[in-house]
Amino acid sequence: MKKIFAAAAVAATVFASCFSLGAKDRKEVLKVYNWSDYIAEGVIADFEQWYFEQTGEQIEVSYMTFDVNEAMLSKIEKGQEDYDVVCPSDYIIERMLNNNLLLPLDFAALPDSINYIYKYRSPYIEKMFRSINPAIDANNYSVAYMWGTTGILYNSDKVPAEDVATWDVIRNPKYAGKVLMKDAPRDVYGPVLIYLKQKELAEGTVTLQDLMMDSSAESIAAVKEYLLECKKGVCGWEADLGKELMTKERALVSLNWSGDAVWAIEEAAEVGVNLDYTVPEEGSTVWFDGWVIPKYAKNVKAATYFIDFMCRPDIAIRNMDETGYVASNGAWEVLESQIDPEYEPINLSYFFGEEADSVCVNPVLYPDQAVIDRCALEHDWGEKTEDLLSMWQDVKGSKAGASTYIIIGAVILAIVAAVVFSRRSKNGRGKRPARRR
Ligand code: N2P
Repeated sequence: MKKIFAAAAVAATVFASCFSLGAKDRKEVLKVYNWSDYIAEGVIADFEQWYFEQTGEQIEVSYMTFDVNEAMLSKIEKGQEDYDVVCPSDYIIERMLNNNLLLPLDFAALPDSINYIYKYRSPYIEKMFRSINPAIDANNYSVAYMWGTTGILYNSDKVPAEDVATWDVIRNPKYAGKVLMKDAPRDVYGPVLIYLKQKELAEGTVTLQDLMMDSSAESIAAVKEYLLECKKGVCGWEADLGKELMTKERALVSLNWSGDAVWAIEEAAEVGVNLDYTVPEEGSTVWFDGWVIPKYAKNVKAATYFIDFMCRPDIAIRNMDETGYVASNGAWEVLESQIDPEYEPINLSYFFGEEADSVCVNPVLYPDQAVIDRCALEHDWGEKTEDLLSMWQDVKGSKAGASTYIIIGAVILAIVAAVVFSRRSKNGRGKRPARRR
């Protein structure tokens, strides 16, 4: 429930800022457009203070959120908003680069003493960003924020591990009516296609990378047919509420991102519900969200400082601890903050360097090399993206099904909780605790 309280608090902040920003000079405003539930409480206010200390200039952040990559992209492509800094996923960064929508980043403008970007960038992240767009090095236009895998979050009391070793668990009749799908077409398409082509993958006639580029009518049709079968058992298409529905056991299986899984596993444990997360054996996608400055930006200087501030290790740790997602920050301090002897040692030398070849950290946060080896990066499909989006709409359909009612129910619950919260706040209670570690 604390997530709902936090959402209500963010909504109130955004509402309030709409009024206060009206009178501001645009140069004193930084428009940030980020995923929802993707930053720690207080970080924005701390940035405003830090920016003033560094530059002697006032800045007020106008913070807006989105839940779906494609919805965010459409606003940028239409030039509807002059956002200064945005956080798209890899394949969207690729598309923005192809369509000349981004400004190159200039971190030379930052004083050396506060230049955190290159100092703490993981070699893995740098390599993966180079592979985002074969034509243009994305490292010159984007700085990674969070990253993770796509996999299955499941109720480990009710779903045996062997059932989630395969993506086909989302079609397993045993869990009909208890399956949640991420409302993210590319992140569902990739795993389903990998599942459908597992024989070809095993034989070596296709690679994971080939599948990430496969926008053929034949493959889209095959994924559609599979998803229509799954739909009978799907109880919701969610962008952000899935993790809570899992903690409340309204669903047992959720195709989800590793960060939402970490958050849900820890929240569920507090109420005696056992959740776990796995990346199915057939393979999956690894994704990266990165800060970019769109070409319509009006405050490039503050945007550059903002991106830099997000790379400060203590800020990265706060964002990780509260959201459940993993920072792309390769600082040793970040790794140390996550060490917990409760976990089995894993090899993270690919991310933190040779010394990290046996570290006890949560493997859902930081996937072991073996998981990384069976994951691939999604790529932009250009014009063909429309075919995917149209297939997605066909699959989800326009009629209200069980999923719609679940989401409507959750929204009503959120509104009731927000009202209760605002009453409690007036009495000086209701402060949101940080995510348990
Ligand atoms: C957090 C969204 C994470 C986006 N609410 C994963 N690409």
